[in-house]
Amino acid sequence: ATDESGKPFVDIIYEKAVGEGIAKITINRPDRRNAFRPLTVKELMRAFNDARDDSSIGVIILTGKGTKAFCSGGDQALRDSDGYVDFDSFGRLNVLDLQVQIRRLPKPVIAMVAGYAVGGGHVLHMVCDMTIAAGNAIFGQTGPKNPPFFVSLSHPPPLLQSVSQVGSFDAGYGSSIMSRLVGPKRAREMWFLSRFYTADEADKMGLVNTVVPLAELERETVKWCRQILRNSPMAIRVLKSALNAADDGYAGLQELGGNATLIFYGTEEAKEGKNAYMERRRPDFSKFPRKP
Ligand code: 2NE
Repeated sequence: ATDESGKPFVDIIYEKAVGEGIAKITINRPDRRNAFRPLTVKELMRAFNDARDDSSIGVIILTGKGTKAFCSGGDQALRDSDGYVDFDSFGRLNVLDLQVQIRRLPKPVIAMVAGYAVGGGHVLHMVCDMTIAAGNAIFGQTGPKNPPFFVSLSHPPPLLQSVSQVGSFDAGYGSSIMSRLVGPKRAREMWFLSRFYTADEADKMGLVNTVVPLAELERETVKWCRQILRNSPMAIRVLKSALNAADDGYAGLQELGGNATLIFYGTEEAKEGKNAYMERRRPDFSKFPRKP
């Protein structure tokens, strides 16, 4: 897969269903449970940017390669004192920019989750507009988790045994959006206890939109995408910005306000203003109604 300039992707797979209006972006590091490094995030941002600018695309699916993980967060092997480091001499937390990009992207982004969505990978699914989960999906934050608590149990649940103590947190969208999604008490539970939750538990908490058998995951996700694609693109664009506006503060209002300007530019009233300027005359707005 390549980006718009023909540069090949290394850490992701970027596909478009021609004629369907669907783009699919897959984190392709299955050996690391699709943990992201700075390069992964840079490539994700390039792909999302391309999908945003491609007017044939109406919905974007974000997923992880394989069935074991959607994404396990930042690659801990590359973590340094100032963020994650791969090919630069300094660390970065560029996944935070990716989260903002997904929130502001004026097209729905659907997380298609099989296996683990944990740590920064859990935050990634939360910032997507919707989440379709497979029955084997596991959700949770790992940052504050201390493994001895679990390994001291006489019969520790198998999926908790391998969790390492990473010493991290996401006090941005990872906290605020979570609180909005599952409520303040549950959000505290998710972070303070750092438990993992099954797909069905996540469904009950309002963390995902639906749970389907693993074998049905892609089919069901495409079904949801097609249903969205049948609907008005501008209505969906405005609604996405409206649904995010309060939580995203001034940036959210800017996105919503930008949509108002975009729509206004298409009106005769706005065109009269522009034409008058170009024709060096006073605009005549008298013919436009002041609606109640
Ligand atoms: C995801 C989980 C629960 C999977 O467990 P399991 O048993 O299915 O797989 P295993 O054996 O743990 O992992 C397979 C391989 O992937 C690597 C492992 O080290 C292992 O490597 P090998 O032994 O085969 O060489 N791997 C998995 N996740 C990785 C990661 N995040 N970084 C580097 N290597 C990883 C289990 O693997 C797990 O708990 N993973 C760690 C989850 C985690 O704590 N993520 C970081 C949270 S912090 C974060 O993402 C973040 C943030 O908080 C703020 C800003 C930005 C990022």
